[in-house]
Amino acid sequence: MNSGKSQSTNNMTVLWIIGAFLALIIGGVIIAQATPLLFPPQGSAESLQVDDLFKFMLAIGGAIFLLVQGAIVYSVIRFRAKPGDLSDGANIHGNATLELVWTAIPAVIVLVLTVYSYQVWVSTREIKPNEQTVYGRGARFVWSFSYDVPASSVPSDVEVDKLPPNIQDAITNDSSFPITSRELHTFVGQPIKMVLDTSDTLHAFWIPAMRMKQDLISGRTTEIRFTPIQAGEFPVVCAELCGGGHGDMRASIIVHADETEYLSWFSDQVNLVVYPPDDPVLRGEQVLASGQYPCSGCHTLTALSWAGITGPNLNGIGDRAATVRSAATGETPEEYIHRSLYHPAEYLVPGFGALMPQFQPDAGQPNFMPVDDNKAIVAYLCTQTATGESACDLSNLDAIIAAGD
Ligand code: HEC
Ligand SMILES: [Cu+2]
Repeated sequence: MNSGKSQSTNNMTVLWIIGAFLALIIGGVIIAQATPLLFPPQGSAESLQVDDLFKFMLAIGGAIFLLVQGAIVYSVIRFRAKPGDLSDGANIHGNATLELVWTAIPAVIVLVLTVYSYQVWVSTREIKPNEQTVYGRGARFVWSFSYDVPASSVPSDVEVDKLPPNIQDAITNDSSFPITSRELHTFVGQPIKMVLDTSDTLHAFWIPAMRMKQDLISGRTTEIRFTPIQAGEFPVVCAELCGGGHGDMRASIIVHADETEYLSWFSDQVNLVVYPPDDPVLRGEQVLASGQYPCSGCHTLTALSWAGITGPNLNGIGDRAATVRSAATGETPEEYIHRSLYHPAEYLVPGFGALMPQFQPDAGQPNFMPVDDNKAIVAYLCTQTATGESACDLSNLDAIIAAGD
């Protein structure tokens, strides 16, 4: 007599469970579809794979979120104590079926995720044919990128004996030499292999639009690969707290629309290097602007759009070198700036610590800066004066360099 009624109650319960289950799945899918609207653009082939994996995890996470929150809300309403009911609830413990189910389901989910993530990881690290190697270097608090230039791409009318020694060597041996830029340039469809290193502490190279992030570790190189699929300019960010200027440690990746556009940028850069200006001031400006040295991460210099704040502001450094710094050190302005690069800790600008890297004149030493670059940088910084006239007598510089260490 009673069985008809309990049969229909059972049916209702089953319907409820199926309904709730469907609602959870639909809710999870909606969360997985809606959240990526907040993501950065999908700039690389890998970003599609990474996002698919992420959406899959979001769908599972979303369904679990709704299940847990739904159960809480349901219980708060359904099992609310009646007014005046001060009795304890039923003492429930041990339900082998339930425990099996809630262990087995997550185990399966985690296993599926492991296999799926591993596949994505392996596939995004796959070596591509015709990939281009770009070297990325992190230094407090700036990124720089260098590219190998085959000696064969140097125009034949270049005056080889005027070039820096490493380029002359490359031409003699038909090998390659590097050029450097402050932005990472590439083009749509070109697979890139980035080889990353740091000149000081830990940094992390992160291009959100490419869904790529990799730590930079002192004393070794690390690698990532990606293939841009969308032209445009996207941010490059340091994602590892590396010191006071960490928040400013940003750059851009510029993805040119095609190879022709990229090569026109590239040959402009090669020309800047293989036709160096005779004027040391211009050469100094070019060396500093190329991002070959990490100065912009620590110094402000409006003429080159540097905005670092770890070291003294270099606007007007020519005037200061000739006045207060000369008075404090007894050096001529050209000698002071020259020694600021090779012996930064010898005289510390008041209010600043010994944070500047010591640049060194010999190849193979850390922070290598050839003497020619040092001279060009000194020539340029000496012109950072109120009038724009050089504050220095550069004809002394060779004697200073010969006499000093
Ligand atoms: C990691 C941060 C850092 C980097 C990178 C760095 N500097 Fe410095 N620099 C400093 C600090 C800090 C000082 C002040 C302490 C001192 O005098 O050594 C300084 C001082 C100087 C001074 C003296 C300024 C004055 O007012 O007298 C000059 C010139 C200078 N740096 C030029 C450069 C150039 C050029 C580069 C790149 C080739 C560079 N620095 C790279 C941090 C840095
Ligand atoms: Cu950093």
